[in-house]
Amino acid sequence: AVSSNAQQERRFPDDFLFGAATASYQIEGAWNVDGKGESIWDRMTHTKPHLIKDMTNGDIAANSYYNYKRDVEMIRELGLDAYRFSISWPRILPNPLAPYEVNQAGVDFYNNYINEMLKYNITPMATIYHWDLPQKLQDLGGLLSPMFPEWFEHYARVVYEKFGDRVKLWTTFNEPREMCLLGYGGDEKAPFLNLTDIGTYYCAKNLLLAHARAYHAYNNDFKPTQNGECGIVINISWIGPLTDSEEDNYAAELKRQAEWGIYAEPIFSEQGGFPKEFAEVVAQKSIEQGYATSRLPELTEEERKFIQGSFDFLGINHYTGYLVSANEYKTANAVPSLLDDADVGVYISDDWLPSASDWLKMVPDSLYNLLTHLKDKYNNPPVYITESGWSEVPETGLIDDERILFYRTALNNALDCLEAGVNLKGYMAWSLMDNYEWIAGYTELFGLYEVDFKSEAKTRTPRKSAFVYKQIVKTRVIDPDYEPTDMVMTID
Ligand code: GBH
Repeated sequence: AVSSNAQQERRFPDDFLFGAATASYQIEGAWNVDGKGESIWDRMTHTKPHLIKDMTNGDIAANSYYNYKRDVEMIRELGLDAYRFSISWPRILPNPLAPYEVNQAGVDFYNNYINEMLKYNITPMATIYHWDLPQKLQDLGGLLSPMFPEWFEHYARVVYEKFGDRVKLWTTFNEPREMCLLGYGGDEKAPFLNLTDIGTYYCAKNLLLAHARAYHAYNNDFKPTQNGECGIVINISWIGPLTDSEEDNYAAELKRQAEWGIYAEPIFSEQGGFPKEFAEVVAQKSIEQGYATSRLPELTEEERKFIQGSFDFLGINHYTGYLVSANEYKTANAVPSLLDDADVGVYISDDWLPSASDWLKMVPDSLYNLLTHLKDKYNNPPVYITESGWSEVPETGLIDDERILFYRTALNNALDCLEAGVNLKGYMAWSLMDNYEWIAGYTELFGLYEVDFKSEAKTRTPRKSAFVYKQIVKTRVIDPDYEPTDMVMTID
């Protein structure tokens, strides 16, 4: 172990981008205000509230549509370099099939938001799509429609056009896995389609094509004048082998390919296309199951080339990890599905601290293991950690010592990565404030700031972790002994 003195000498470079992240549906509220159209999360939470743990929705959430100046003030209090936020598609294009019918009130909102950030030298990083699809496009098939890439490119062009003079860091999609596996192949995210056999894979193909269209649109038509960068955000857990055996190593690789490789490999690998071993397994199983072709659709040579290399950087949402075994810890997967295709066992150690979310454990070296793995795999692309964070139950309140431990652990990993030569350019905490945690409603909270959802004003109060994060950002050093002297927040 490194002594605390030696650790204190390890610094983040001055140009390392520290930030915090949020997403439109989770914070904005104002779901039907000023011409905004209906999204799939509006529809789903209104018509099927029982799917949400506490039967709540994002109709009001943290009400950031009205509180955005306070949100930017919080970023100033924390002394952050950047703010990652997402743009609501139905707020910009309530009639999404008429992409030139732009909702001016929606544009005004994001203009005000972005200008408020720039006023204080905060770098905006915009997510073009973070799960709030216009319901109208879902009615036409959503991400399963072959039209989807065209719809998405139209929308992306609108936001580049409106905001690209000021936004220089763009990401197309947030977390393909959550949309495709859990939304189309499962029933844990809108649109809850549960098309287990092919939903995930058809979604993945259309998403990759849509991403590539939006990337090339930016690269060809906006980058020359706007000079920004465009990437994608993929959620990647660290997945390691349970033992050093060849079988467990192969099982872990297969699971990595299934969980994130199907989205990352076509974009970031040298050769492009879906990951080889996994594609072979799905093809083989599909035939055995009586399908005419592989359930994982082919990419034509032209599509493969179009998608390959469509990035300026890789955004990674990283929270946790687990170990994989070829034979042990398996659970039955009765139906054709991604989980059955990568039919491996998953092991989670009792030593890993649990959070308020069942999927989130504190895995001490996961960020380091992951980023060094990706460095070698994809030739060291520029990487931003676009989300990283820890959930607590509401009762935890303001003294969130486990979250502090999580951030110190993750950021120590980040320093290890910098020393190992990983091209890591920034780190965004999830989340700036408590927000609507999808099907968990308001029962699992990730905020550096607590939000009093019962109050009219949706009052924000800094947690202890906010002071610790602020100190790290200010000094560029992780002091393991730092304790805030009081809980009074100021703008330095
Ligand atoms: C992110 O998802 C989201 O981008 C963000 O909106 C969200 O609020 C935040 O993180 C916290 O959850 O895979 O079947 O076990 C994090 C990704 C979401 C991955 C939940 C694991 C659990 C379902 N995680 N998911 S499953």
